[in-house]
Amino acid sequence: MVNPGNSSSFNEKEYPAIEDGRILFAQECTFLVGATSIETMPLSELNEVAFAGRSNVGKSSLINSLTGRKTLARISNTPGRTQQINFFDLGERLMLTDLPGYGYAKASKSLVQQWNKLIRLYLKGRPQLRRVCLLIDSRHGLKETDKNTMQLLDEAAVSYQLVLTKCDKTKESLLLKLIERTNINLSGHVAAHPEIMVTSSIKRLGISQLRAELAALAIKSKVR
Ligand SMILES: Nc1nc2c(ncn2[C@@H]2O[C@H](COP(=O)(O)OP(=O)(O)O)[C@@H](O)[C@H]2O)c(=O)[nH]1
Ligand SMILES: [Mg+2]
Repeated sequence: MVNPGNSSSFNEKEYPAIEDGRILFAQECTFLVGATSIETMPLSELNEVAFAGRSNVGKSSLINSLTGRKTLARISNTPGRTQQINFFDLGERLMLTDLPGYGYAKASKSLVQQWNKLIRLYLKGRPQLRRVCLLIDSRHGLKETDKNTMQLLDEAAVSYQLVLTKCDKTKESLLLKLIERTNINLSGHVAAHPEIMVTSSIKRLGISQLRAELAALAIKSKVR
């Protein structure tokens, strides 16, 4: 079950989906805009994949690992500041969005409300949104705030997939237990993708698998 897919353990060229993912994420990835309202979100024909999770879950690190850039997603790393959704164009084939982190201890009620409002607007206003990757720290598992986000995604009927992060920090036996527990939680969620991804940005585990998953959602060639 735990198949972090250490990329060195197989020949990537033999797996077309893995190769598709590699090629897609080797394309240029360009920061477009940080949107704070529906009006400032870019008009686009591209399919879209969003990354969400608690603050500090490893979201910036994962986006940087996927795209092979060290500093691409750093722009979004301002907990407590103005909440914005950052849009990145990946090779004119897929839009990636970095949602503001949630769940940090000192968040005020108004900040939580602001998060909910922006995310609801986004979920409602982006018919091209194909998937939300919901990142969960493998050391902590699902928290109450994650469950709230899952409910929000269920209500919006947006397909989402759980991605466990920092799996280099969690023993395999604990990881298996976490996956088992999380699967039980997932069963009640209509919009959840059944497969839980196992990743580590630091050890680069599961990165090529996640790239392959997301490449299946991209358009096959550039828009222009
Ligand atoms: N051990 C380990 N630490 C990680 C990993 N990914 C991120 N981190 C650490 O977790 C902290 C938060 O990461 P960051 O990507 O900024 O999280 P964000 O707030 O969700 O964007 C940083 O100290 C990272 O170095 C990982 O795969 N393994
Ligand atoms: Mg960040």
